[in-house]
Amino acid sequence: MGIVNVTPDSFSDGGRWFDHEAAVEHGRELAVAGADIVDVGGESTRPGARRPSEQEELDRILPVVAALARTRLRVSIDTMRASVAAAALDAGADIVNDVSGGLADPGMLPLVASTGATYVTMHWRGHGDSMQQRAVYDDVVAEVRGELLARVEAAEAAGVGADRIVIDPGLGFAKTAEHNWQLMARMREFTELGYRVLVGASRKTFLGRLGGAEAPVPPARRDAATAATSLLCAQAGVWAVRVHDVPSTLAALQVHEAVSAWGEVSGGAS
Ligand code: PMM
Repeated sequence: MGIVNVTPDSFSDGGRWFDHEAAVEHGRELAVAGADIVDVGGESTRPGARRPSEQEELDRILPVVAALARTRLRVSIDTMRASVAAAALDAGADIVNDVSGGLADPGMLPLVASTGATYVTMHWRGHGDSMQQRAVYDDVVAEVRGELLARVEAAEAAGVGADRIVIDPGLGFAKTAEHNWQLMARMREFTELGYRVLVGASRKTFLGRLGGAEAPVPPARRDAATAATSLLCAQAGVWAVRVHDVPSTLAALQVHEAVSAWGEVSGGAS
């Protein structure tokens, strides 16, 4: 899944694709590079980011979704608002990527249930302004799993079929770097739940501080680390990874595919 952020302030590529034509062109490039899905978003979820109004969000994403869907690309809409999801689905999107798992807008689950859309429900504890104060866990994997399963139950109760649900542990959302690494290490505990799993590690801050780096490496130089997480995700049975740079992740996934043809990768010393 390639990322098209149509926002002036997203943390890693903020402003670059804010212009509609540039965003559409970028989406096409991601697809040519090998993305199966392009994820279009008009709201930055960066801690402390100002939320756009509903109209602002619609103005940002609709022309981009419509233009990309017209070229027969599989388009996902990254939004917490039911009204934005509905408009994007009408314009040709067929996946709703809701980072709040239905918690931000009570209209979201009924809306998704009334359509045939695939629904990504991500682990989320609150909007950007309060997110990092909520990064408190005894066992991050068990708690994220439990809270995600509660959102899955809510989606199913609203009428969204299990086969349409994708779960996402929400790396970086109310999580410290240590929490993100624990979730990566125990990703199988999510894939074994039986739902498709999506992971968004791309260019996040925890990848900028590898090797004890004092100053974080800038986001655009985190693609090799991102590709390494993509490989780990593939090994854990993850369905899709949401990334900014498609070629590096594609290469990592091709390594996984080539090795997998010869059996499961074995751990430990030989
Ligand atoms: N991360 C961001 C935005 N949307 N959606 C899903 N499903 N999972 C994520 O981890 C996720 C997301 C924030 O990253 P960005 O600002 O680079 O888009």
